[in-house]
Amino acid sequence: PAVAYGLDAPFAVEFHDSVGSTNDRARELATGGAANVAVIADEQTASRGRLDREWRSPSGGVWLSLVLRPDVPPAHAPAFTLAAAVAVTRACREVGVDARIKWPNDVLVPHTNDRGDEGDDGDDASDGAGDTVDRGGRKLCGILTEMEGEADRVSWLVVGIGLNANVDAGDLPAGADATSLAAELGHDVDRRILVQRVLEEFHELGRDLDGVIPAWREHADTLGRRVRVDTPGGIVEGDAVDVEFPGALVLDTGNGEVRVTAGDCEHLRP
Ligand code: BT5
Repeated sequence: PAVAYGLDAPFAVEFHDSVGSTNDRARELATGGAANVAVIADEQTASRGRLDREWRSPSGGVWLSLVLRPDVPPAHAPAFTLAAAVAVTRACREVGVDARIKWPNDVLVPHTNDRGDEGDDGDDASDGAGDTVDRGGRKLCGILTEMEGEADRVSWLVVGIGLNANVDAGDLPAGADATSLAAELGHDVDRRILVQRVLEEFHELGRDLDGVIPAWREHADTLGRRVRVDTPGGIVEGDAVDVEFPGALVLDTGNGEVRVTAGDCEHLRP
């Protein structure tokens, strides 16, 4: 059944040239009662990834955090992360970059033809021996969703989106297999249009979360691959066969199906 998620109001935008973390600013607004605000910065000086990992946010990126107060139980929060990944992927594909989603929260440009059915520029320096991390592709965007809620209802949700738009390759973390739209395209993109498209797509998906999973499947790079997921409960390896609402990855371990709801996912080569 279709559910109304309370995202009917348009986003008010708060822009900063430089801020510590748009997620921290969004949390401040959220605890003050705000809803449907998009906090955007050109540069962040104290941004973070999941598990307090460092997130590099030089000038030129799209550092964006959405304050939402959806009428959903806390368990549904992962669907908003998936919706953000779909929105970003669509906006990136529109400007001509072969963006795909890696479960749960990465948008990446897949490595050259490692599946035999897709190619990119053939210049895959990130496959080189100097890499310290193999993410299954070059990371274009990461998403950090944070929330506060009671047992049956979210009180606020902050969806933080870090999209390397017009970031020079040299400003991205070395050895992390990262890329930017500008690095992929060889020219800058219009960040106003990009942000507008991300917000429009996210708003559309957020109105009826039933559409999120089919849209996610369409852009997934993870499905059909052998993966290893580092979950809070230990490492699980298997074939990624599906994703289920609100965001669990279904793995066929060869010994039955396992559903994982959180963790770091590695795409293993065939
Ligand atoms: C994420 O964490 O991917 C979530 C990143 C969320 C950033 C946004 S920006 C707006 C908002 N404000 C914030 O303060 N945060 C959010 P995770 O999956 O843990 O990945 C972190 C890892 O990605 C790091 O350990 C690095 O290896 C790598 N990394 C760091 N900066 C990067 C960048 N700009 N591009 C690609 N990879 C990066």
